[in-house]
Amino acid sequence: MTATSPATRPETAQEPVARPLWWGAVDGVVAGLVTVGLATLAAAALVALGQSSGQPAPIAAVGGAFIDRTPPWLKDFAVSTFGTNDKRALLVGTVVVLALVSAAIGGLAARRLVPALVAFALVGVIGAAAVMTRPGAGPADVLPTVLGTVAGLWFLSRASAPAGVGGSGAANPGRRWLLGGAVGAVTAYLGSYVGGGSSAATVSRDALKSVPVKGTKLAVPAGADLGVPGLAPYIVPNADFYRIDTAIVVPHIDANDWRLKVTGMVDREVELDWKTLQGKEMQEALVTLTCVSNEVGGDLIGNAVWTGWPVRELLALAGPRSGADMVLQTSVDGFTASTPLAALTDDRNALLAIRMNGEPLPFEHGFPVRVVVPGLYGYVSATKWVTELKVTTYEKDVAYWSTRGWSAMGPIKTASRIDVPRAGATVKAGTVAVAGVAWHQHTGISKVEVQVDQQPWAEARLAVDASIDTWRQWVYEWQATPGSHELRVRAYDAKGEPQSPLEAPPAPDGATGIHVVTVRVE
Ligand SMILES: Nc1nc2c(c(=O)[nH]1)N[C@H]1C(S)=C(S)[C@@H](COP(=O)(O)O)O[C@H]1N2
Ligand SMILES: [Mo]
Repeated sequence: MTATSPATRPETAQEPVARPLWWGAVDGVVAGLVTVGLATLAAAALVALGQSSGQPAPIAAVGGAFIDRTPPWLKDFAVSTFGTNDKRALLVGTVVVLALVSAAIGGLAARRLVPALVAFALVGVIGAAAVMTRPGAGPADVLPTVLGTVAGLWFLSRASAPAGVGGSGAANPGRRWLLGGAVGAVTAYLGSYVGGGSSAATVSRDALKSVPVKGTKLAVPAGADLGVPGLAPYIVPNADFYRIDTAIVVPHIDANDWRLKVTGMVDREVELDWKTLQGKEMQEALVTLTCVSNEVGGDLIGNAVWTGWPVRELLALAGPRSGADMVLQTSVDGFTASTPLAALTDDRNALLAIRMNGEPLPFEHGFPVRVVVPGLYGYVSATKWVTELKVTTYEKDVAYWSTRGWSAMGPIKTASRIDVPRAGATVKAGTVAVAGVAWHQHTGISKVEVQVDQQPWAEARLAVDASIDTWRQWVYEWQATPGSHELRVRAYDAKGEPQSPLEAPPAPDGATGIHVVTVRVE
Protein backbone atom coordinates (compact mmCIF):
# COMPACT_ATOMS: atom_id res chain seq x y z
CA MET A 1 0.00 0.00 0.00
CA THR A 2 1.29 3.40 -0.81
CA ALA A 3 0.87 6.46 1.30
CA THR A 4 -1.60 7.89 -1.15
CA SER A 5 -3.84 4.84 -1.17
CA PRO A 6 -7.51 5.63 -0.88
CA ALA A 7 -7.71 3.06 1.91
CA THR A 8 -5.55 5.08 4.27
CA ARG A 9 -6.30 8.60 3.07
CA PRO A 10 -9.96 9.16 2.34
CA GLU A 11 -10.65 11.54 -0.53
CA THR A 12 -12.17 14.20 1.68
CA ALA A 13 -9.15 14.49 3.94
CA GLN A 14 -6.60 15.01 1.25
CA GLU A 15 -3.86 17.54 2.03
CA PRO A 16 -5.78 20.71 1.29
CA VAL A 17 -4.43 23.19 -1.16
CA ALA A 18 -2.69 25.82 0.91
CA ARG A 19 -4.91 28.88 1.11
CA PRO A 20 -3.48 32.15 -0.12
CA LEU A 21 -2.03 34.16 2.74
CA TRP A 22 -4.25 37.12 2.01
CA TRP A 23 -7.34 34.93 2.45
CA GLY A 24 -6.04 34.14 5.89
CA ALA A 25 -5.41 37.81 6.59
CA VAL A 26 -9.01 38.70 5.68
CA ASP A 27 -10.23 35.81 7.85
CA GLY A 28 -8.19 37.24 10.70
CA VAL A 29 -9.66 40.73 10.30
CA VAL A 30 -13.20 39.32 10.12
CA ALA A 31 -12.53 37.21 13.25
CA GLY A 32 -11.33 40.38 14.98
CA LEU A 33 -14.48 42.23 13.89
CA VAL A 34 -16.70 39.41 15.18
CA THR A 35 -14.85 39.54 18.52
CA VAL A 36 -15.05 43.30 18.93
CA GLY A 37 -18.64 43.50 17.70
CA LEU A 38 -20.01 40.83 20.03
CA ALA A 39 -17.98 42.14 22.96
CA THR A 40 -19.20 45.71 22.37
CA LEU A 41 -22.80 44.61 22.20
CA ALA A 42 -22.51 42.39 25.29
CA ALA A 43 -20.77 45.23 27.15
CA ALA A 44 -23.57 47.65 26.25
CA ALA A 45 -26.11 45.11 27.49
CA LEU A 46 -24.19 44.72 30.76
CA VAL A 47 -24.16 48.50 31.29
CA ALA A 48 -27.82 48.91 30.29
CA LEU A 49 -28.77 46.22 32.80
CA GLY A 50 -26.86 48.05 35.50
CA GLN A 51 -24.45 45.14 35.94
CA SER A 52 -21.28 47.12 35.33
CA SER A 53 -19.79 50.29 36.73
CA GLY A 54 -16.54 49.87 34.82
CA GLN A 55 -15.61 49.96 31.13
CA PRO A 56 -16.54 46.48 29.88
CA ALA A 57 -16.16 47.27 26.15
CA PRO A 58 -12.64 46.11 25.24
CA ILE A 59 -11.74 48.80 22.67
CA ALA A 60 -12.67 51.58 25.08
CA ALA A 61 -10.84 49.82 27.91
CA VAL A 62 -7.65 49.37 25.86
CA GLY A 63 -7.83 53.03 24.80
CA GLY A 64 -8.38 54.14 28.39
CA ALA A 65 -5.56 51.98 29.71
CA PHE A 66 -3.32 53.40 26.99
CA ILE A 67 -4.20 57.03 27.86
CA ASP A 68 -3.38 56.41 31.51
CA ARG A 69 0.06 55.12 30.54
CA THR A 70 0.79 57.78 27.93
CA PRO A 71 3.97 59.74 28.62
CA PRO A 72 3.43 63.54 28.80
CA TRP A 73 5.23 64.26 25.49
CA LEU A 74 2.91 61.92 23.61
CA LYS A 75 -0.15 63.40 25.30
CA ASP A 76 1.03 66.91 24.34
CA PHE A 77 1.64 65.75 20.79
CA ALA A 78 -1.83 64.20 20.59
CA VAL A 79 -3.55 67.32 21.93
CA SER A 80 -1.58 69.67 19.67
CA THR A 81 -2.15 67.45 16.61
CA PHE A 82 -5.74 66.35 17.13
CA GLY A 83 -6.97 69.02 19.56
CA THR A 84 -10.14 67.94 21.29
CA ASN A 85 -10.40 65.10 18.73
CA ASP A 86 -7.50 63.38 20.46
CA LYS A 87 -9.70 60.59 21.85
CA ARG A 88 -11.33 59.88 18.51
CA ALA A 89 -7.83 59.64 17.04
CA LEU A 90 -6.84 57.20 19.77
CA LEU A 91 -9.89 55.01 19.13
CA VAL A 92 -9.17 54.97 15.41
CA GLY A 93 -5.53 54.13 16.17
CA THR A 94 -6.56 51.28 18.49
CA VAL A 95 -8.86 49.83 15.83
CA VAL A 96 -6.18 50.11 13.12
CA VAL A 97 -3.56 48.37 15.29
CA LEU A 98 -6.06 45.64 16.16
CA ALA A 99 -6.94 45.13 12.49
CA LEU A 100 -3.25 44.79 11.58
CA VAL A 101 -2.61 42.33 14.40
CA SER A 102 -5.71 40.32 13.40
CA ALA A 103 -4.57 40.24 9.77
CA ALA A 104 -1.15 38.93 10.79
CA ILE A 105 -2.71 36.26 12.99
CA GLY A 106 -5.07 35.28 10.17
CA GLY A 107 -2.13 34.96 7.80
CA LEU A 108 -0.42 32.70 10.31
CA ALA A 109 -3.62 30.64 10.63
CA ALA A 110 -3.51 29.91 6.90
CA ARG A 111 -0.26 28.04 7.52
CA ARG A 112 -0.21 26.99 11.16
CA LEU A 113 -3.57 27.07 12.90
CA VAL A 114 -2.68 26.24 16.50
CA PRO A 115 -0.08 28.96 17.08
CA ALA A 116 -2.47 31.41 15.40
CA LEU A 117 -5.30 30.47 17.75
CA VAL A 118 -2.95 30.87 20.71
CA ALA A 119 -1.93 34.33 19.48
CA PHE A 120 -5.58 35.31 18.97
CA ALA A 121 -6.46 34.15 22.48
CA LEU A 122 -3.51 36.15 23.82
CA VAL A 123 -4.84 39.35 22.25
CA GLY A 124 -8.16 38.53 23.95
CA VAL A 125 -6.36 38.17 27.27
CA ILE A 126 -4.73 41.60 26.80
CA GLY A 127 -8.17 43.08 26.13
CA ALA A 128 -9.58 41.35 29.21
CA ALA A 129 -6.68 42.61 31.32
CA ALA A 130 -7.37 46.19 30.14
CA VAL A 131 -11.05 45.79 31.03
CA MET A 132 -10.31 44.38 34.46
CA THR A 133 -7.84 47.12 35.40
CA ARG A 134 -10.24 49.97 34.56
CA PRO A 135 -11.53 51.86 37.59
CA GLY A 136 -14.80 50.44 38.88
CA ALA A 137 -14.33 47.09 37.08
CA GLY A 138 -16.19 44.13 38.58
CA PRO A 139 -15.94 40.39 37.80
CA ALA A 140 -18.82 40.49 35.29
CA ASP A 141 -16.93 43.00 33.15
CA VAL A 142 -14.65 40.32 31.74
CA LEU A 143 -17.56 38.39 30.19
CA PRO A 144 -18.07 40.44 27.01
CA THR A 145 -14.39 40.15 26.04
CA VAL A 146 -14.34 36.41 26.78
CA LEU A 147 -17.52 35.87 24.77
CA GLY A 148 -16.19 37.90 21.84
CA THR A 149 -12.80 36.16 21.88
CA VAL A 150 -14.36 32.68 21.95
CA ALA A 151 -16.55 33.62 18.97
CA GLY A 152 -13.51 35.00 17.12
CA LEU A 153 -11.52 31.81 17.83
CA TRP A 154 -14.41 29.71 16.56
CA PHE A 155 -14.63 31.75 13.37
CA LEU A 156 -10.89 31.56 12.75
CA SER A 157 -10.69 27.80 13.32
CA ARG A 158 -13.73 27.16 11.08
CA ALA A 159 -12.23 29.34 8.39
CA SER A 160 -8.96 27.47 8.59
CA ALA A 161 -10.40 23.94 8.72
CA PRO A 162 -10.16 22.01 5.45
CA ALA A 163 -13.31 21.89 3.37
CA GLY A 164 -15.45 18.81 3.72
CA VAL A 165 -14.88 18.00 7.37
CA GLY A 166 -17.14 20.70 8.72
CA GLY A 167 -14.73 23.42 7.74
CA SER A 168 -15.04 25.87 4.94
CA GLY A 169 -11.38 26.76 4.70
CA ALA A 170 -10.57 25.86 1.13
CA ALA A 171 -14.00 26.69 -0.20
CA ASN A 172 -14.72 30.07 -1.71
CA PRO A 173 -14.38 32.38 1.33
CA GLY A 174 -16.68 35.15 0.06
CA ARG A 175 -19.78 33.96 1.88
CA ARG A 176 -17.90 33.44 5.09
CA TRP A 177 -16.45 36.96 4.99
CA LEU A 178 -19.81 38.48 4.22
CA LEU A 179 -21.52 36.63 7.07
CA GLY A 180 -18.78 37.21 9.65
CA GLY A 181 -18.36 40.82 8.57
CA ALA A 182 -22.09 41.45 8.83
CA VAL A 183 -22.33 39.90 12.30
CA GLY A 184 -19.33 41.92 13.48
CA ALA A 185 -20.45 45.22 12.00
CA VAL A 186 -24.08 44.95 13.10
CA THR A 187 -23.22 43.97 16.68
CA ALA A 188 -20.55 46.68 16.93
CA TYR A 189 -23.01 49.28 15.65
CA LEU A 190 -25.80 48.13 17.95
CA GLY A 191 -23.36 48.00 20.85
CA SER A 192 -22.16 51.55 20.42
CA TYR A 193 -25.72 52.72 19.79
CA VAL A 194 -27.09 51.10 22.95
CA GLY A 195 -23.96 52.15 24.84
CA GLY A 196 -24.48 55.77 23.82
CA GLY A 197 -28.09 56.33 24.74
CA SER A 198 -31.31 54.96 26.19
CA SER A 199 -29.53 53.90 29.36
CA ALA A 200 -30.83 54.39 32.88
CA ALA A 201 -28.48 57.37 33.10
CA THR A 202 -30.10 59.12 30.13
CA VAL A 203 -33.54 58.49 31.58
CA SER A 204 -32.49 59.92 34.93
CA ARG A 205 -30.96 63.01 33.32
CA ASP A 206 -34.00 63.66 31.13
CA ALA A 207 -36.28 63.39 34.15
CA LEU A 208 -34.23 65.99 36.04
CA LYS A 209 -34.68 68.64 33.36
CA SER A 210 -38.07 69.57 34.74
CA VAL A 211 -37.25 69.19 38.44
CA PRO A 212 -36.99 72.63 40.06
CA VAL A 213 -33.78 73.47 41.92
CA LYS A 214 -33.90 75.00 45.40
CA GLY A 215 -32.18 78.33 45.85
CA THR A 216 -31.96 81.80 44.41
CA LYS A 217 -31.52 82.45 40.72
CA LEU A 218 -28.75 84.62 39.39
CA ALA A 219 -29.34 87.38 36.89
CA VAL A 220 -26.57 88.01 34.39
CA PRO A 221 -26.13 91.81 34.18
CA ALA A 222 -26.92 93.40 30.85
CA GLY A 223 -23.74 94.76 29.35
CA ALA A 224 -21.60 91.77 30.33
CA ASP A 225 -21.85 90.79 26.68
CA LEU A 226 -20.78 93.49 24.21
CA GLY A 227 -22.47 91.66 21.34
CA VAL A 228 -19.58 92.21 18.92
CA PRO A 229 -19.96 89.79 16.00
CA GLY A 230 -17.30 87.06 16.11
CA LEU A 231 -16.47 87.70 19.77
CA ALA A 232 -16.90 84.67 22.08
CA PRO A 233 -20.25 85.08 23.87
CA TYR A 234 -19.97 86.02 27.55
CA ILE A 235 -21.87 82.83 28.39
CA VAL A 236 -20.92 79.89 26.22
CA PRO A 237 -23.81 77.55 25.34
CA ASN A 238 -23.32 73.99 26.63
CA ALA A 239 -23.09 72.53 23.15
CA ASP A 240 -20.17 74.85 22.28
CA PHE A 241 -18.32 74.50 25.59
CA TYR A 242 -14.79 73.10 25.27
CA ARG A 243 -14.36 69.56 26.57
CA ILE A 244 -11.18 68.12 28.02
CA ASP A 245 -10.88 64.83 29.88
CA THR A 246 -9.19 61.45 29.82
CA ALA A 247 -12.44 59.52 29.34
CA ILE A 248 -12.47 57.42 26.17
CA VAL A 249 -16.13 56.69 26.77
CA VAL A 250 -18.11 59.42 28.52
CA PRO A 251 -19.32 58.00 31.85
CA HIS A 252 -23.11 57.62 31.97
CA ILE A 253 -24.08 57.58 35.63
CA ASP A 254 -27.65 57.23 36.83
CA ALA A 255 -28.09 60.13 39.28
CA ASN A 256 -29.89 57.77 41.67
CA ASP A 257 -26.76 55.57 41.87
CA TRP A 258 -24.39 58.49 42.45
CA ARG A 259 -22.53 58.72 45.76
CA LEU A 260 -19.84 61.09 46.97
CA LYS A 261 -17.63 60.03 49.86
CA VAL A 262 -15.57 62.38 52.00
CA THR A 263 -12.62 60.42 53.39
CA GLY A 264 -9.10 60.84 54.71
CA MET A 265 -8.06 63.31 57.39
CA VAL A 266 -11.56 64.05 58.69
CA ASP A 267 -13.29 63.71 62.04
CA ARG A 268 -15.99 61.58 60.43
CA GLU A 269 -16.40 60.15 56.96
CA VAL A 270 -19.46 61.43 55.16
CA GLU A 271 -21.37 59.96 52.24
CA LEU A 272 -23.63 62.14 50.15
CA ASP A 273 -26.24 60.72 47.79
CA TRP A 274 -28.25 62.40 45.06
CA LYS A 275 -31.50 62.75 47.03
CA THR A 276 -29.70 64.45 49.90
CA LEU A 277 -27.78 66.77 47.59
CA GLN A 278 -30.95 67.69 45.74
CA GLY A 279 -32.57 68.77 48.98
CA LYS A 280 -29.88 71.39 49.63
CA GLU A 281 -30.19 75.11 49.11
CA MET A 282 -28.30 75.68 45.84
CA GLN A 283 -26.30 78.68 44.71
CA GLU A 284 -25.79 79.97 41.21
CA ALA A 285 -22.41 81.30 40.16
CA LEU A 286 -20.72 82.58 37.04
CA VAL A 287 -17.39 80.80 36.69
CA THR A 288 -15.02 80.64 33.73
CA LEU A 289 -13.23 77.30 33.38
CA THR A 290 -9.80 77.28 31.78
CA CYS A 291 -7.57 74.40 30.74
CA VAL A 292 -3.91 74.57 31.67
CA SER A 293 -3.16 73.23 28.17
CA ASN A 294 -4.63 76.35 26.59
CA GLU A 295 -2.07 78.03 24.35
CA VAL A 296 -1.82 81.80 24.09
CA GLY A 297 -4.83 82.74 21.92
CA GLY A 298 -6.34 79.27 22.39
CA ASP A 299 -9.95 78.27 22.91
CA LEU A 300 -9.76 75.79 25.83
CA ILE A 301 -11.75 78.20 27.99
CA GLY A 302 -15.44 78.82 28.53
CA ASN A 303 -17.85 80.58 30.85
CA ALA A 304 -21.13 79.26 32.23
CA VAL A 305 -23.69 79.69 34.98
CA TRP A 306 -23.15 76.83 37.45
CA THR A 307 -25.76 75.76 39.99
CA GLY A 308 -24.59 73.79 42.98
CA TRP A 309 -24.08 73.31 46.68
CA PRO A 310 -20.92 74.79 48.23
CA VAL A 311 -18.24 72.11 48.76
CA ARG A 312 -17.39 74.02 51.93
CA GLU A 313 -20.65 72.90 53.56
CA LEU A 314 -20.03 69.23 52.79
CA LEU A 315 -16.45 69.41 54.09
CA ALA A 316 -17.71 71.11 57.26
CA LEU A 317 -19.91 68.06 57.94
CA ALA A 318 -16.83 65.84 57.76
CA GLY A 319 -14.57 68.15 59.77
CA PRO A 320 -11.11 68.32 58.12
CA ARG A 321 -8.30 67.65 60.62
CA SER A 322 -5.52 70.14 61.16
CA GLY A 323 -2.43 69.41 59.09
CA ALA A 324 -4.43 68.66 55.94
CA ASP A 325 -3.70 71.04 53.06
CA MET A 326 -5.16 69.29 50.00
CA VAL A 327 -8.27 67.49 48.79
CA LEU A 328 -7.68 64.68 46.33
CA GLN A 329 -10.80 64.56 44.19
CA THR A 330 -11.55 61.31 42.37
CA SER A 331 -13.97 60.72 39.53
CA VAL A 332 -15.81 57.54 38.62
CA ASP A 333 -13.27 56.87 35.86
CA GLY A 334 -10.26 57.12 38.15
CA PHE A 335 -9.13 60.65 37.21
CA THR A 336 -7.84 62.60 40.21
CA ALA A 337 -7.27 66.29 40.93
CA SER A 338 -5.38 67.86 43.82
CA THR A 339 -7.11 71.00 45.08
CA PRO A 340 -5.82 73.18 47.91
CA LEU A 341 -8.09 72.54 50.89
CA ALA A 342 -8.28 76.32 51.40
CA ALA A 343 -9.77 76.86 47.92
CA LEU A 344 -12.62 74.51 48.82
CA THR A 345 -13.30 75.99 52.25
CA ASP A 346 -12.80 79.75 51.76
CA ASP A 347 -15.50 82.19 50.69
CA ARG A 348 -14.97 81.72 46.95
CA ASN A 349 -17.88 79.31 46.82
CA ALA A 350 -16.38 76.24 45.19
CA LEU A 351 -19.46 74.26 44.11
CA LEU A 352 -20.64 70.70 43.77
CA ALA A 353 -22.34 71.69 40.55
CA ILE A 354 -25.41 69.90 39.24
CA ARG A 355 -26.44 72.34 36.50
CA MET A 356 -24.70 74.13 33.68
CA ASN A 357 -26.51 77.11 32.15
CA GLY A 358 -29.74 75.99 33.79
CA GLU A 359 -29.68 72.41 32.48
CA PRO A 360 -28.65 69.21 34.26
CA LEU A 361 -24.92 68.84 33.49
CA PRO A 362 -24.39 67.33 30.04
CA PHE A 363 -22.78 63.86 30.36
CA GLU A 364 -19.63 65.27 28.71
CA HIS A 365 -19.39 67.89 31.42
CA GLY A 366 -19.81 65.64 34.44
CA PHE A 367 -23.40 64.52 34.98
CA PRO A 368 -24.65 64.16 37.64
CA VAL A 369 -22.16 66.14 39.74
CA ARG A 370 -18.88 67.93 39.13
CA VAL A 371 -16.75 70.34 41.10
CA VAL A 372 -16.23 73.95 39.97
CA VAL A 373 -13.62 76.10 41.73
CA PRO A 374 -13.07 79.72 40.69
CA GLY A 375 -9.44 80.64 40.03
CA LEU A 376 -7.88 77.21 39.43
CA TYR A 377 -7.14 75.43 36.17
CA GLY A 378 -9.49 72.52 35.45
CA TYR A 379 -6.94 69.75 35.99
CA VAL A 380 -6.54 70.62 39.68
CA SER A 381 -10.13 71.47 40.47
CA ALA A 382 -13.01 70.82 38.06
CA THR A 383 -13.51 67.07 38.55
CA LYS A 384 -16.39 65.71 36.49
CA TRP A 385 -18.37 62.63 37.60
CA VAL A 386 -16.88 63.23 41.07
CA THR A 387 -17.17 60.32 43.53
CA GLU A 388 -14.67 60.96 46.32
CA LEU A 389 -13.06 63.85 48.17
CA LYS A 390 -10.11 62.65 50.21
CA VAL A 391 -8.80 65.21 52.67
CA THR A 392 -5.04 64.77 52.67
CA THR A 393 -1.70 66.54 52.12
CA TYR A 394 0.38 67.41 49.04
CA GLU A 395 3.17 65.43 50.64
CA LYS A 396 1.14 62.22 50.80
CA ASP A 397 -0.90 62.22 47.59
CA VAL A 398 -0.24 63.12 43.96
CA ALA A 399 -2.99 63.66 41.37
CA TYR A 400 -3.35 62.33 37.82
CA TRP A 401 -1.56 65.08 35.84
CA SER A 402 0.92 65.90 38.59
CA THR A 403 2.58 62.53 37.96
CA ARG A 404 2.77 63.40 34.26
CA GLY A 405 4.82 66.56 34.23
CA TRP A 406 2.29 69.14 35.39
CA SER A 407 2.50 71.26 38.52
CA ALA A 408 0.68 70.12 41.67
CA MET A 409 -0.72 73.64 42.04
CA GLY A 410 -2.70 75.31 39.30
CA PRO A 411 -3.71 78.92 39.89
CA ILE A 412 -4.92 80.48 36.61
CA LYS A 413 -2.61 83.08 35.09
CA THR A 414 -3.79 86.46 33.82
CA ALA A 415 -4.31 86.27 30.06
CA SER A 416 -6.09 87.90 27.16
CA ARG A 417 -7.13 86.95 23.65
CA ILE A 418 -8.12 88.77 20.45
CA ASP A 419 -11.22 87.19 18.87
CA VAL A 420 -11.90 89.72 16.10
CA PRO A 421 -10.58 90.44 13.64
CA ARG A 422 -9.27 86.87 13.26
CA ALA A 423 -5.63 86.25 12.46
CA GLY A 424 -5.15 86.52 8.71
CA ALA A 425 -8.46 88.33 8.15
CA THR A 426 -8.87 91.15 5.66
CA VAL A 427 -10.87 94.15 6.87
CA LYS A 428 -11.98 97.47 5.37
CA ALA A 429 -10.13 100.65 6.27
CA GLY A 430 -11.94 102.89 8.76
CA THR A 431 -13.32 102.05 12.19
CA VAL A 432 -12.75 98.38 13.05
CA ALA A 433 -13.89 96.79 16.30
CA VAL A 434 -10.96 94.89 17.77
CA ALA A 435 -12.47 92.71 20.51
CA GLY A 436 -11.74 89.75 22.72
CA VAL A 437 -11.73 88.41 26.24
CA ALA A 438 -9.40 88.74 29.23
CA TRP A 439 -9.34 86.73 32.43
CA HIS A 440 -7.81 86.26 35.83
CA GLN A 441 -10.44 84.29 37.66
CA HIS A 442 -11.10 85.16 41.28
CA THR A 443 -9.14 88.38 40.98
CA GLY A 444 -10.88 90.02 38.05
CA ILE A 445 -9.71 92.27 35.24
CA SER A 446 -9.22 96.04 35.70
CA LYS A 447 -7.75 97.12 32.38
CA VAL A 448 -7.07 95.87 28.86
CA GLU A 449 -4.77 97.55 26.36
CA VAL A 450 -4.33 97.11 22.64
CA GLN A 451 -1.26 97.88 20.60
CA VAL A 452 -1.26 98.40 16.83
CA ASP A 453 2.15 97.69 15.32
CA GLN A 454 4.71 99.66 17.36
CA GLN A 455 2.33 102.45 18.38
CA PRO A 456 1.75 103.21 22.06
CA TRP A 457 -0.61 100.88 23.96
CA ALA A 458 -4.17 102.21 24.00
CA GLU A 459 -6.88 101.40 26.53
CA ALA A 460 -9.78 99.21 25.42
CA ARG A 461 -13.34 99.52 26.71
CA LEU A 462 -14.36 96.78 29.14
CA ALA A 463 -17.75 95.09 29.32
CA VAL A 464 -19.76 95.33 32.56
CA ASP A 465 -18.02 93.42 35.35
CA ALA A 466 -20.42 90.56 36.08
CA SER A 467 -18.09 88.54 38.33
CA ILE A 468 -14.42 88.46 39.27
CA ASP A 469 -14.61 84.71 38.60
CA THR A 470 -15.22 85.08 34.87
CA TRP A 471 -13.57 86.38 31.78
CA ARG A 472 -14.36 89.92 30.72
CA GLN A 473 -15.04 91.06 27.20
CA TRP A 474 -13.28 94.14 25.82
CA VAL A 475 -13.45 96.17 22.61
CA TYR A 476 -11.19 98.76 21.02
CA GLU A 477 -12.29 100.99 18.17
CA TRP A 478 -9.39 101.00 15.78
CA GLN A 479 -8.97 103.53 12.96
CA ALA A 480 -7.55 101.07 10.48
CA THR A 481 -5.36 102.27 7.62
CA PRO A 482 -4.54 100.19 4.51
CA GLY A 483 -1.69 97.71 4.76
CA SER A 484 -0.66 94.80 6.96
CA HIS A 485 -0.90 95.35 10.72
CA GLU A 486 -0.06 93.53 13.92
CA LEU A 487 -2.50 93.74 16.82
CA ARG A 488 -1.48 92.88 20.38
CA VAL A 489 -3.45 92.71 23.63
CA ARG A 490 -2.48 92.74 27.29
CA ALA A 491 -4.59 92.61 30.42
CA TYR A 492 -4.17 93.85 34.00
CA ASP A 493 -5.83 92.05 36.87
CA ALA A 494 -7.90 93.82 39.51
CA LYS A 495 -4.77 94.36 41.59
CA GLY A 496 -3.18 96.25 38.70
CA GLU A 497 -0.73 93.45 37.84
CA PRO A 498 -0.12 93.11 34.09
CA GLN A 499 -0.12 89.67 32.48
CA SER A 500 3.32 88.20 31.84
CA PRO A 501 4.67 89.11 28.40
CA LEU A 502 7.19 86.25 28.57
CA GLU A 503 6.52 83.38 26.20
CA ALA A 504 6.04 80.16 28.16
CA PRO A 505 4.47 76.87 26.99
CA PRO A 506 1.45 75.34 28.78
CA ALA A 507 3.52 72.80 30.75
CA PRO A 508 4.02 72.70 33.66
CA ASP A 509 1.62 75.35 35.01
CA GLY A 510 0.03 77.37 32.19
CA ALA A 511 1.15 79.33 29.12
CA THR A 512 2.08 83.02 29.19
CA GLY A 513 2.81 85.52 26.45
CA ILE A 514 1.11 88.18 24.38
CA HIS A 515 -1.53 87.22 21.80
CA VAL A 516 -0.63 88.76 18.45
CA VAL A 517 -2.75 88.67 15.30
CA THR A 518 -1.79 89.94 11.88
CA VAL A 519 -4.53 91.39 9.67
CA ARG A 520 -4.76 93.08 6.28
CA VAL A 521 -6.59 96.34 5.82
CA GLU A 522 -7.84 97.33 2.36
N1 LIG B 1 -13.25 63.15 35.58
C1 LIG B 1 -12.52 64.08 34.98
N2 LIG B 1 -12.69 65.37 35.28
C2 LIG B 1 -11.96 66.31 34.68
C3 LIG B 1 -10.97 65.97 33.73
C4 LIG B 1 -10.79 64.60 33.44
O1 LIG B 1 -9.94 64.21 32.63
N3 LIG B 1 -11.59 63.68 34.07
N4 LIG B 1 -10.23 66.95 33.12
C5 LIG B 1 -10.13 68.24 33.78
C6 LIG B 1 -9.59 69.26 32.92
S1 LIG B 1 -7.96 69.10 32.48
C7 LIG B 1 -10.33 70.34 32.52
S2 LIG B 1 -9.60 71.63 31.70
C8 LIG B 1 -11.77 70.43 32.81
C9 LIG B 1 -12.56 70.68 31.55
O2 LIG B 1 -13.93 70.68 31.82
P1 LIG B 1 -14.98 70.64 30.64
O3 LIG B 1 -14.65 69.44 29.80
O4 LIG B 1 -16.31 70.57 31.25
O5 LIG B 1 -14.76 71.91 29.85
O6 LIG B 1 -12.25 69.26 33.41
C10 LIG B 1 -11.43 68.70 34.40
N5 LIG B 1 -12.15 67.62 35.01
MO1 LIG C 1 -7.36 70.96 31.45
